[in-house]
Amino acid sequence: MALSTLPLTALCFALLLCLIGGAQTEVPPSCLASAGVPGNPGHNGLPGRDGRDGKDGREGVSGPKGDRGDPGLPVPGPPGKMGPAGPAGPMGQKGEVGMPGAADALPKSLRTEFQTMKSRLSVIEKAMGFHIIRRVGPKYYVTEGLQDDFDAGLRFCRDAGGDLVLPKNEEENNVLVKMLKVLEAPIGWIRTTDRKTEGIFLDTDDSTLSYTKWKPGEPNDHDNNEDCSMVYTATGLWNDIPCDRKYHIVCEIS
Ligand SMILES: [Ca+2]
Ligand SMILES: [Ca+2]
Repeated sequence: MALSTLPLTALCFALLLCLIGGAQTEVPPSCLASAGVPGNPGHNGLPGRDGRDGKDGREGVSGPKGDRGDPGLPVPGPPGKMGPAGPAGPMGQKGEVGMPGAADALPKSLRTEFQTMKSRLSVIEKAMGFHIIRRVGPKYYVTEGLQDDFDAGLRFCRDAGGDLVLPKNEEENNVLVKMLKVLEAPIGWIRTTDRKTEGIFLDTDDSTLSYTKWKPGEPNDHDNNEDCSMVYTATGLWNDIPCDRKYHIVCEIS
């Protein structure tokens, strides 16, 4: 504050006190009765605080349309789902004839012999799986000395690659009887039944029998319960008998 303004300020302060005091009671005698010379204007005050934000203005007018952009680089998307199968294409040309196999390379006569030996070897290999083996003509009669019912005998022999024995001539019947003697078995099964037609004994493939050796008076279907067949070791004669009996099983492999 400049020193020149101090007296004037003090004067104004005294005048203000007189005015305040006069408003309450009366003007004290020390106050001046008349207004003095106006003082110099005061300095500007400090700037006030910022006011509140004004309301949003109205939306402006749209600008002009911009230029078209450059085309982007092509990026392949993920593969789509598999479509339905298309129609079958035309058949291709027939291929060339392949190289002949080992057997086909042989002359026809040797080829036939080769096949015969091959099938014989197969029969021998099956027969070799048994403990007791007898050759009869082109067949092998084989046994393990087991006893069971007729159907179990069928299954056992077929599982071994053969069939339950059924002699087709006197020689085969004799060989069967000799094998049963070795086993000390009084009776053995033979592969013929009349299950399909009572009284008519057939092979299990329903073919008719080319050889039979029935005991006189047999088959008799005793008690209406004899549909399977066996051979007596002592005589070599045949008899019909219930299928659930348990007799020795001899198989044939051919
Ligand atoms: Ca019968
Ligand atoms: Ca009988």
